Amino acid sequence: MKKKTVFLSIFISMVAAVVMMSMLPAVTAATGYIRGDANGDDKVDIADATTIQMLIAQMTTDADGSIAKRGDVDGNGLDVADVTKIQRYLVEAENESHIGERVNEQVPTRDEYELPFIPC
Ligand SMILES: [Ca+2]
Ligand SMILES: [Ca+2]
Repeated sequence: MKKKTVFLSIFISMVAAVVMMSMLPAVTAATGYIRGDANGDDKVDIADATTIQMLIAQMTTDADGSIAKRGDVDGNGLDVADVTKIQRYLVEAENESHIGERVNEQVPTRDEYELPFIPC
């Protein structure tokens, strides 16, 4: 009889814990993006400069405009100057564009963002 009471008590405690956990607000992922993180892996490194170079050279596509948005570190459209600024940031020569800092806005969808003109 006593074992049943202990078991029941443990069971009720576990159910209560599960119910309480389900009532907690869901932890949401960080919003926004990191300025200069062209490839979207949450860090700024040489792969981001390469991603931008590949886009400029039309060796890759940017269907949703996310590379252009995240890689445009100075806000004037994506171009080779963004690559240079990221490279200078990586060697700690400059960071006037706040590369590596989180931008609290969503990367736009393709419909929300017009790709900058990239001369060939
Ligand atoms: Ca990156
Ligand atoms: Ca730019």
